[in-house]
Amino acid sequence: MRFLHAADIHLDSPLRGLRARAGERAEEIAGAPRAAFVRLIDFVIEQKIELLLLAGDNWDGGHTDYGSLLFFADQMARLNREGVRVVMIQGNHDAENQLRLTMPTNVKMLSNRAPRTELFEDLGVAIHGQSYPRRDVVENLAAKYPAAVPGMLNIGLLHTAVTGYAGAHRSYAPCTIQDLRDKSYDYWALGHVHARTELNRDPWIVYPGNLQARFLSEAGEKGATLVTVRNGRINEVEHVPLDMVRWATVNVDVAGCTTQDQLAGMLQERLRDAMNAAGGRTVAARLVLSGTTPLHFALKADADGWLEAEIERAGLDLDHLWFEQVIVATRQSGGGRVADSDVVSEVERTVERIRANTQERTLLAGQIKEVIDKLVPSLAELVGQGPDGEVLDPDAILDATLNDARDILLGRLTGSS
Ligand SMILES: [Mn+2]
Repeated sequence: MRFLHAADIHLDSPLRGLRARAGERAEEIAGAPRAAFVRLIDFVIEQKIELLLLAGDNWDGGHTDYGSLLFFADQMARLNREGVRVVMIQGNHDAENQLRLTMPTNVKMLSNRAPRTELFEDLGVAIHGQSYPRRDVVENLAAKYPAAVPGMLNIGLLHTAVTGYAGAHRSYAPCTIQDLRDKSYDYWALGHVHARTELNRDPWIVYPGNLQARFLSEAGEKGATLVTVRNGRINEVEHVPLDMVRWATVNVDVAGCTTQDQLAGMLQERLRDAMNAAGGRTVAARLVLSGTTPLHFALKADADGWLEAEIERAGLDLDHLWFEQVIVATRQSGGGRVADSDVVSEVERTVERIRANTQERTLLAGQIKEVIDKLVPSLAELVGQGPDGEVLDPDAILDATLNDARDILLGRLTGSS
């Protein structure tokens, strides 16, 4: 008997900031959670897997129409036709959503009022679980889960922030590893934390991670966890990649490059490596150029648009590549081509004066915020982070902006490129 454990599918995450930036790639990238879900259903059918467990946050909270739920129900119907059973719970996101839709008869959505047990005698499996009744569940749900059923393989289905593993995720339905061990189940199918994590092996306590990354903070391989049961015992637990778009930071250290041709060659090589690592998927890449190079000022200023064009060309050549952002974080090596050292030191002094002056900082921060507010609905979306993602430091943004302003100005002054 095999079951597939997935979580945090987040169907139809809004990704408004991304839609504005991704151009013709927007539909593909924003649609990736749906595409990955279809792939998951394909996998279950092809592999003849008996049981699918979904550990919450199946769709997002903000939907105002039934599109996502109809899509979901349609995929469940595909499984129903193949005789595949599904047990699922609601997490904080789907509990927040007020929309409800009748699912095909193969789908058991566990109650949000009390934990209950779903028995599959023919499979020898007992599944214990509870849905969230609302978004902000602060009590320990696991504490009230039923005792293990003797003679069955016992699985706990739970959307939770396990103490020490929640990271930036909100501390909903918190519990400890010991709370879970104390239930004497064989496997805990968790959801909520988006990074795949095996918390324990006897019994198994697993976050499969989200099915499809939506932001750079969810970089790397995403998928579900396939569990094989033999003679009523867990025999094998393996990660199955099922994502359609891979998010990645591509770091290119250009320290060895002294000419544009060398840099272009290195760029192409690193991007090709990143594409190969993604195994043919579309890659949403943040490209970071780093290292000390005599090309620094020229890269920063990019007065004639060479770097931008070279990056675009690399993207065309590789297909299936979208640049989420390009960050030039190089440093100027000694003997740069700046002719007038008086001008250089004047620029540097001015930047440092602004940096050290509280009044000037406040003024500049206000101007930056004004621009950002005009460009995107929220600052978080600008940098492609989710609501549970990293917190932005306004001081760090200001300092980075000052550094960029200084280097771009020096680049322009050198007249090189
Ligand atoms: Mn969640």
